[in-house]
Amino acid sequence: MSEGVERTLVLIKPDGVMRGLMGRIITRFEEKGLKIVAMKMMKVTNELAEKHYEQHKGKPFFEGLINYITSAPIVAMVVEGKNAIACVRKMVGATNPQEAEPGTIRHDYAMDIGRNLIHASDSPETAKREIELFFNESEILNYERCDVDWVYE
Ligand code: D4T
Repeated sequence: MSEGVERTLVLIKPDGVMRGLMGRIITRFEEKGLKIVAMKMMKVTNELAEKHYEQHKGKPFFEGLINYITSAPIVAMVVEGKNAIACVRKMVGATNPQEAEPGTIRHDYAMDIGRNLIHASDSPETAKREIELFFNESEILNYERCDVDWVYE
């Protein structure tokens, strides 16, 4: 990957799938100029959910969080681009949709912190760990978008 280019893990959570918002959410990343280099629909197992959210173990919302993320299919994606980790977090908005800024995905489509639609990695270390949890290296594709010279100077 060239300088400044990062990869981040994005999950469209069960509410996004159940509410028919997959396409609209994916479109936002495509239209921004970010590149989706891996994507699959899957059901998150309890084991994977507990690994993914291990830093929240013991917190009062942990059980609800595990029940929520395992309750229906999700879409897992690896999104690549310049400064992708911070860029995607900005597009996603604050954890609580009631506090998220207009124009962010959580503000525009969600109401409740326990149904906040989407996950995105919050640091390079987290992104690496989370991508490895959800994808094998062989599932991550190398290709160039044909508009790359119109997205980047
Ligand atoms: P995720 O990890 O889902 O992208 O959310 P964030 O990175 O924005 O926020 P987080 O890790 O602090 O929280 C993970 C997950 O737990 C839910 N949650 C969180 C909750 O239900 N009640 C709470 O009080 C908090 C802090 C929402 C997101």
